[in-house]
Amino acid sequence: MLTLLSSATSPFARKARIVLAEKKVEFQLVEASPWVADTPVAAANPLCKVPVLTLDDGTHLFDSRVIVDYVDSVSPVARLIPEAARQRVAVRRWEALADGICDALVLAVLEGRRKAAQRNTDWITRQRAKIDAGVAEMARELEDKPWCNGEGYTLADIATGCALGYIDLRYSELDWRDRYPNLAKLAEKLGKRPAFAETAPPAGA
Ligand SMILES: N[C@@H](CCC(=O)N[C@@H](CS)C(=O)NCC(=O)O)C(=O)O
Repeated sequence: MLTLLSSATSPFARKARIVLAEKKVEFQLVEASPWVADTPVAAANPLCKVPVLTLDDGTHLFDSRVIVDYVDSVSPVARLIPEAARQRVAVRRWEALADGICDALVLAVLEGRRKAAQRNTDWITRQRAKIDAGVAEMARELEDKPWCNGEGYTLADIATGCALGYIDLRYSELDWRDRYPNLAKLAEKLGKRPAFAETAPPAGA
């Protein structure tokens, strides 16, 4: 059976878990922090990051974009990445935007955890500017459409929902629901899907 090394707060791992669930692919979830000394993540991924999907033959797939690509292609159930080139690249662009917001958030959070004397507040401000601009771009592109791309639910919505959920966890001051009601509406709709509800990051983590 497939095994996913995951951490409950990682938006990248959440994206992979949601795609596995939506595609109805069975897998074993293994909770593993990449930050502890004896982490199993290091042996599976030389970059020591989650998520990692281990296949039946022992191959370790990383990062989350490779994992979702693989999972979407192995099962015909509910395609999440369109096949047509323009549509596919539009969905992957949404994913790059959402993942980029999460990357900036991770960097800002790690910097914020440093001792005050070592902390570079300009760096945090720089990362927050990327997050603010990224979310504004999401809202602008979503307009008043029901889904991020095309006529239905895709990886674009999943990646966007995971990024917004991670902002709630780590940067709630952004207040994106009030600023961008179209994103709030999308997030509310996504939150009703079992795959989203079951993978919501633990509050206060
Ligand atoms: N681009 C990677 C990012 C993964 C990532 O940054 N994961 C974080 C958790 S949210 C991690 O494992 N960090 C450990 C580290 O940087 O050492 C992906 O999409 O999978």
